Amino acid sequence: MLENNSTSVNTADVQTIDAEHHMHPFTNTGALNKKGARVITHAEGIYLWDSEGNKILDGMAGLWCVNMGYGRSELIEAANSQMKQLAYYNTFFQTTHAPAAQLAKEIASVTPYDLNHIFFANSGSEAIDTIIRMVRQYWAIKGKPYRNILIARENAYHGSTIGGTSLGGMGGMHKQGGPMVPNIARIRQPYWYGEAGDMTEEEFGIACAKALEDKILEVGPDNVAAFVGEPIQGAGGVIVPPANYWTEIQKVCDKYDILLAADEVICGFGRTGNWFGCETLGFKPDIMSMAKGLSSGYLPIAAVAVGDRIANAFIEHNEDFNHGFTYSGHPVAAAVAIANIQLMKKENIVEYVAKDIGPYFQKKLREAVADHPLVGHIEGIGLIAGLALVKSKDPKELFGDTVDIGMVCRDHCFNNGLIMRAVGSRMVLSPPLVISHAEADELCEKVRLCFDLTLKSVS
Ligand code: PXG
Repeated sequence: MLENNSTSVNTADVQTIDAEHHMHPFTNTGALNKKGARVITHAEGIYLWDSEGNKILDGMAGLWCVNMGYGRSELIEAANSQMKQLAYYNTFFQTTHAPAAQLAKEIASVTPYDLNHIFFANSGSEAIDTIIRMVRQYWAIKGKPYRNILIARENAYHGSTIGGTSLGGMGGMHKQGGPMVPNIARIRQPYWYGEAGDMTEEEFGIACAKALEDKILEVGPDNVAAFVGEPIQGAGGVIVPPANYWTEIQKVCDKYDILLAADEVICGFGRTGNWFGCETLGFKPDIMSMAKGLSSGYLPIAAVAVGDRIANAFIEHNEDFNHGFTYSGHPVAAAVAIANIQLMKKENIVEYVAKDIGPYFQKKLREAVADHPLVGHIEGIGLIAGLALVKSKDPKELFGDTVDIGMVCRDHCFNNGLIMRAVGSRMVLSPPLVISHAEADELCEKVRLCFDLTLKSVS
């Protein structure tokens, strides 16, 4: 058996069995098998170590999730003691347990508005599938089953189950494993730097909301169940919408009585300086998904927070909602999530992001690379940021298909002890929320170094 908890792991051994038996997500398996995957062995705080002994600053908090950092004893202990007490029981068939009930209460203590009714799932994708089914069933309960179209956006990421894939706007995903779920419509994304032409941010915000209204009128207002969006698109490259965007979107939804769903899988749990992204971006969803930061990624758990309007319809309607998962509200995952939220409260981490490290990081990042020849635009808030890499800033010219600038940059990051994700020609950052000032300085210095190396590679 291989040891997997120390740097003594033999890289080649792990790579060999990995290539023989492990199919990776979002990966060209044949190519990876020839090259060999990077083997991560352990982690502490905001740092990872690989099997070659390299220390790596995790600028992505795993996959946008390890918000409270690695190695937190409070979370480890919560899992350990809950496993001893009750490792599993389900929440179907008129049954509950303390961790599920308490976590629902704990989540409701941090959700805004009336989003106080919690449905559990195990991944963001499952939470999104839950939203799709729940909003459609809501309208069925209301006697309007024909109101079943969901409207989402180009370049949105809502997971990779068939529901999440269909709702999301990722072309590369739609090409595979179809046909997609029907009755999903799509509108443009609010990507001002990339797609607004000569419009000001404000004009563009209005144009994007107009695109929603046009789509609603095209498919028929009485056929639309909900509009779904990430407050800030994450996997799409960290696209921060114009300041007026969500207010305008909300107005359109209200006008046609369309439910508004926030996908908070990345923005939730403090990343933008509030508990949820909808608070930072200024809108009031009827329902929202969360995952990742809910447990800081320590165990898989997700949830949908449901507002009174939808929840009361289900509560008053005397029929089962035929939906759920074996592990909905899993006691061990729930215990970890409770400990995580309590730790976040104890350490005032959301306030730290809002008033201290978030502004600090955004300022330092701009100081480090705003003047860099490769950087066309920086957007971000709190501890999430996206940087557009360009061939020329003014006039704006992108790198064409001849050079995959994001991959060149990502490889330099890998080789220089930094995890930074590339989304096409955009580089994105989403470090653990517990990152210190000194660590944020180090992160920004590394970003500068890697951008310099990237520029050298393509000059
Ligand atoms: N919604 C949003 C907004 C997400 O970011 C999901 C739903 C799906 O969550 P699960 O837990 O089913 O993966 C996500 C997930 C990337 C990347 O490369 C992003 C995600 C997942 C995997 C990779 O940026 N986000």
